[in-house]
Amino acid sequence: MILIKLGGSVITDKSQYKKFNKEQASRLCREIAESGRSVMIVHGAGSFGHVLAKQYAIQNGLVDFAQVAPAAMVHHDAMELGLLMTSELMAVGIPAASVAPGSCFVMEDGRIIVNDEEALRRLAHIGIMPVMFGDVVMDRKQGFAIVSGDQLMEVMARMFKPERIVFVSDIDGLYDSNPKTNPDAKLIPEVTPEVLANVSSEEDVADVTGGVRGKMEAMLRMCSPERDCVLMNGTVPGRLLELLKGNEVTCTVARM
Ligand code: IP8
Repeated sequence: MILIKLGGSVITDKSQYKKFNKEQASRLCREIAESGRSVMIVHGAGSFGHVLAKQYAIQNGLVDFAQVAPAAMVHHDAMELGLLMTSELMAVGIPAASVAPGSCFVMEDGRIIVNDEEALRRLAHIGIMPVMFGDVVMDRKQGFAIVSGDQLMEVMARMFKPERIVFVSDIDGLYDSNPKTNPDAKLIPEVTPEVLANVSSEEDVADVTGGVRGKMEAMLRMCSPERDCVLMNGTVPGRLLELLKGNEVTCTVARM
């Protein structure tokens, strides 16, 4: 099985509140179906999560009553994106169920506590892909917290032991500086903890969960000699399909 995170930057327009990129989401789902590979998907929240979360500092936990209604709204919006994504998957013949992370997990100081795996395992067992997404969940210490799709990837990887892990983003991989602002930025084909320590970090427009650096750190935690962990660009048509077919594509591979 290949575990894929479809980043919020590819399935939504991150600069516009709740703007679904239906065309791109649907093409990526078609590429996944066409590959014929066994796949499990986690997705980011993009502008369905980050815009309001940032505005009301939801990532800091509950510190002010004025955050309560926006926190509920972020969860509502993330669920809406979850349904849009499972509609796209079902349209290409992949039975899928959107599962809100807060229905199986709680958090403690921003760390996920997995207290119920059964529904996820049973869905996967009968051939319905459980699709988790970045969302607001309850936190034992902070009231609520944000769980990112990247953190959920680590949980799903531990639970389902994929042979390969793929992060689909809107950049070709990790660069030595921000390719959106620096035309001389160079792609790093292979990243190790030492390489990452020397990469400059400039965060994204509206990202409350750590951007590319956070993703790379998660990737380094998940890779092993037996398991590839890859960051690639899903905005290039056909690239995900090629990667899933086992062909070489432009990307960054994480290695310990
Ligand atoms: O898009 C963030 O998840 P991500 C979730 O995977 C929210 O970073 C609600 C902002």
